[in-house]
Amino acid sequence: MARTLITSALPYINGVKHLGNLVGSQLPADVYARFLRARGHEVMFICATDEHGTPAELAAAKAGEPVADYCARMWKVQKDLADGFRLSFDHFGRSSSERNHRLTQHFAARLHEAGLIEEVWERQVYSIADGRFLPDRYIEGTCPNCGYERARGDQCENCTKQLDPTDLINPRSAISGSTDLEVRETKHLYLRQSLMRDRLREWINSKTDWPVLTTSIAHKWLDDGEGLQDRGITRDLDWGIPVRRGTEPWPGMEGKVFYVWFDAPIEYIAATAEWADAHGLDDSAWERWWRTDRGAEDVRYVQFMGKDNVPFHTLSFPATILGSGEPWKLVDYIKSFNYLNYDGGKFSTSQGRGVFMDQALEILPADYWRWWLIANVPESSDANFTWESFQAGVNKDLADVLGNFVSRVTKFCRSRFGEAVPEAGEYGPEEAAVTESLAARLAALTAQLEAIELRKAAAELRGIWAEGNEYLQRAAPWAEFRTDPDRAAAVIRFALNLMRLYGILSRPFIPDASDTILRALGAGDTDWPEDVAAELQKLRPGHGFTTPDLLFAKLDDARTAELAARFAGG
Ligand code: B3M
Ligand code: ZN
Repeated sequence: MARTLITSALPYINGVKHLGNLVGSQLPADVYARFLRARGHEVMFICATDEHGTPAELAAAKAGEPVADYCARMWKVQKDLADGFRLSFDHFGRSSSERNHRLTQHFAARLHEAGLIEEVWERQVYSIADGRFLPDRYIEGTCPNCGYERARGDQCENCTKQLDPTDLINPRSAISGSTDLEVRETKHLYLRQSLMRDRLREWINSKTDWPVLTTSIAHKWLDDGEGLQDRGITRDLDWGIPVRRGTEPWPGMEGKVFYVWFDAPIEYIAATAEWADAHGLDDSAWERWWRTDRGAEDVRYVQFMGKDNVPFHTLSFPATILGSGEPWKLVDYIKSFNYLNYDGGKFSTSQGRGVFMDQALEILPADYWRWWLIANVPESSDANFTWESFQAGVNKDLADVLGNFVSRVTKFCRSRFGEAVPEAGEYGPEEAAVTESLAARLAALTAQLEAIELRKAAAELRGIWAEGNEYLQRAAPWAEFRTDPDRAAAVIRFALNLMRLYGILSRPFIPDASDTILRALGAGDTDWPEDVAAELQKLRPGHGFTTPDLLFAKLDDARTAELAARFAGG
């Protein structure tokens, strides 16, 4: 059995995420995980909250909560929303877990033993007003590379360049806004990434199947030499994983913690260990996913993330893994995404601009959002959410095509033949032609999903739904019934089997509607189909079903305009 390990970039603990965050890694990863499970893969699908660094501490301070309490509370908020969107993680962990503490400290010890850690006195920005150092996102200023005025101390989200706080122009404290800053000396541990350049280049060059977006960013930072400077992996912060060398103290590093980006990717592994712990399993249960000397040699590891996370996943995290000298699994494929814009601009919590995950589920069930987001996923370029586009996706694809098909077939059958698959009549040339066409479409859908080309996969699925509607329109069983009821019976039997096929193929995208369809049909197995002709015979004459309620309600213009106004922001 093929085994696939899937991780989605860990959402920062602070705040409820918006639709752009959702479609930028977790949702596409879920579609892929569901597809592979239906194909019979053994899948381990991992995500977690990213709980250290600036986002956690600044948000907790703003909430007036101790940071540990804030993280515990927000983990539950994010977990509940993941459940609401049917994100089928095998485990949704926490980077503040004991497992991640131990593993991060273990990797640090291994890197030290390999001579890849250097203790460096550095000049850090200290805020007199805040009485603390200002690493990473504790400081903001103008990016020296592109002039973006809200660049953060560790990375500029505008040009994705990795920065050091002292690089910023016109710096100011992100905590208090104070510009009463001075540079002070402080000692930190540096990961000597520069010593790994050749090994990393060799590894990245071996990835000939990676998407262009991923390799172009990796090479930019690798060849540019920028991404592989020796970089600090510790910080003068209270909240985080204490700097220890394995289980031993690290002399001179008392009171310091590991940099969030050092420990966060390690949480991919630690969350798998948390999964084993939660299921009362021993270490072999998670090591068989991550240690190539303990059963992971045949695992395919696929990562999902936004493009701004690619540098850390192609350089610093692999440097940690390779530098440890231990046989940990390296990623096999990185699927990275561009950005989803909201009505031509950015989502903004502070300006109330754009739809956030909690608000989305208050407005409509998960499937409505899942469908539009995947059908418009920002793969090769940025995508743009507009209410008009969303309304069209809901009303046309979901309501008029899929929903209408299910409703017409089941209601007509109930009215003429009862709620059981009709027995009379035989499939004819019409059904053979549709079967042949769907076989080609299924092959295309399967190929697009295997290639993780999700926008194309959604288009193929939409075409498969539409083919059923066009068939029904041509065969017109409601008219046929008057002159040739047996023919009408055969058409409905074929259409009910089409409905079952739609339930199975739609599951990775719109799992709730899929469940409703398959439950109504009493269809048990939902393995990904191979042979369409065989599938379209699975519901045998006499097989009972129930007529499902309306699958998807349409969005009318008034409601759409109201929602557009509500989320316009500003
Ligand atoms: N939390 C960045 C982000 O949320 C970071 C990802 C970590 S993945 C190990 O965009
Ligand atoms: Zn910049």
